[in-house]
Amino acid sequence: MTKIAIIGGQQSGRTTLASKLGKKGNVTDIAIYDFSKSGRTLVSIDATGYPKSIKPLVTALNLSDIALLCIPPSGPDIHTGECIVALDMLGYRHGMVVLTMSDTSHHHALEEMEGSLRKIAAGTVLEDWEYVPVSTSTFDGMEELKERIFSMGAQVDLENAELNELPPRVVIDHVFNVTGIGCVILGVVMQGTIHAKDRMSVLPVGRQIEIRSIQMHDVDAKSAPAGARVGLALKNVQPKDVERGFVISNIDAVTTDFTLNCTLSKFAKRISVGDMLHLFVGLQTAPLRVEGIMVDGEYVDHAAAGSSCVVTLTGSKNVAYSESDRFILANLDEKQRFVGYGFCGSAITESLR
Ligand SMILES: Nc1nc2c(ncn2[C@@H]2O[C@H](COP(=O)(O)OP(=O)(O)O)[C@@H](O)[C@H]2O)c(=O)[nH]1
Ligand SMILES: [Mg+2]
Repeated sequence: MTKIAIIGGQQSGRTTLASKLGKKGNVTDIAIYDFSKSGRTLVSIDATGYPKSIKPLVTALNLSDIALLCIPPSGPDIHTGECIVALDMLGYRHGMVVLTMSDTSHHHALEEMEGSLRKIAAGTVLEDWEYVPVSTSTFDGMEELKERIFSMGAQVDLENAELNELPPRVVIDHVFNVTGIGCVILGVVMQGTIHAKDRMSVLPVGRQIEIRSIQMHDVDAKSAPAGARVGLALKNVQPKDVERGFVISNIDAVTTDFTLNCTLSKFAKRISVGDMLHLFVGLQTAPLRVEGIMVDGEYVDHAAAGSSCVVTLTGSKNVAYSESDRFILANLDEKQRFVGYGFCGSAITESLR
């Protein structure tokens, strides 16, 4: 199962491309397209609510393994730049740059654009990504794009298989009631393997549930491995108790406050004590206040763009997380909204000593 996020600025051809890669399914601030043929399954997520909000962008990227960054013939804009920062902050490993609407552009112009984009992407996770010109009007490049997606998908499947033995975690992206069945969630197995009849917790609410049944692409399954997009019927919980971003897990902790070992983006403004930031972890988000910043073991008022620091944040919303999670910080008042990323865990305790 290959899961891709289709991202980019406004009018970059995202929605048209997504519509050519599968059948439209669930639509909220993301739109999900499904394709399944001769054992190949593709889930494409169009972050429709972006650039208005960054949440759908983070959601689409977290639910996928491969990003397609769409760039129209008019070239990159501020949101292309923001998407690159987002991919970099997330440490996103797999993706390609899709030069859309290639039928309205010349070969020479496409080459020139690739050259200037490579300069922008230097030093980011996109550094070695491939550039694929595509037209959804003439279908030029479409077969090649699909082949590249599926060969990248095969690599991702191998990587996901290595996560099968970890304690299971499922991130929830949709929840609804099905008459006669009850609470059904859609989500992705981020690690581990889940089985029907498994007893787990829904967090951060702390509800003990049982997985009644599992479906993958509308087909019943007894278990689902890491990387699978699943539909789960849950026993002992109502849809009203569950929200997008909640996690089904037995290992997650829940808190409202964090101390993070952060790396700030060089494409953001500095952060200061007292700033209100938005924290993203998986599909969850929470507003938090910067209470303290420490650089090289000293408490300071602010930390410069591009620097490393330990940041203490307080909030009032419960967030479920695990030790290995990558936290993303954003300032919604800025033009380029992604501020930095960080981890909590043993590294913090060390630096606070
Ligand atoms: N000529 C041409 N037009 C395209 C192509 N892809 C998208 N468009 C047009 O470009 C506009 C923006 O596309 P859309 O998919 O809505 O972009 P989005 O805002 O990124 O979702 C629409 O009018 C599309 O019909 C293409 O490959 N060739
Ligand atoms: Mg669109």
